[in-house]
Amino acid sequence: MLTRINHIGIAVRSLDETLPFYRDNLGMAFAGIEEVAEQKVRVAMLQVGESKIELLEPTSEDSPVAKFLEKNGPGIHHLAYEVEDIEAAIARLLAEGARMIDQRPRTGAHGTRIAFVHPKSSNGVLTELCQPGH
Ligand code: CMX
Repeated sequence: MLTRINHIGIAVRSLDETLPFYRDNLGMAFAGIEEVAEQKVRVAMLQVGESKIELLEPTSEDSPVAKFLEKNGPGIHHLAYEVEDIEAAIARLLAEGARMIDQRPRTGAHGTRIAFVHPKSSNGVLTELCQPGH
């Protein structure tokens, strides 16, 4: 069902302040910034081999990332696994009794289709399923 780790999401207060460390100090390939309105975040994408790091900056006070930052401060926010068929992956998790935040795919960055599993179902790790857009 899962084919690879697509990305790791890191919550940040400011992309401008955080990006230089990842892009310049760690030397990751910067692939641009995109606003994902549906998730109320601005996302900076950095490529590491076949996976990505996504820096997530909230665009409004009611963004899930704003709430996370308020409670925990900056840090790892979620882990995203790539799937070939997101509907099938959601159906399987629901059938297994997992608590899905999204029972239908939503739109993520780069035209991906995404769905989150609640961290209470995945031992404290907010888990994303991600089907690349073609
Ligand atoms: N990782 C691990 N645990 C988390 C978490 C995270 N990122 N966010 C919240 N939690 C935990 C909380 O600590 C809390 O645990 P306790 O009850 O033990 O204290 C529990 O989950 C419920 O948290 P909450 O604060 O009561 O609920 P929220 O209103 O913050 O909602 C969540 C949490 C995960 C349901 C919500 O953030 C959500 O729907 N997330 C999915 C969408 C999202 O995160 N989008 C941003 C990224 C978008 C992108 O990558 O494009």
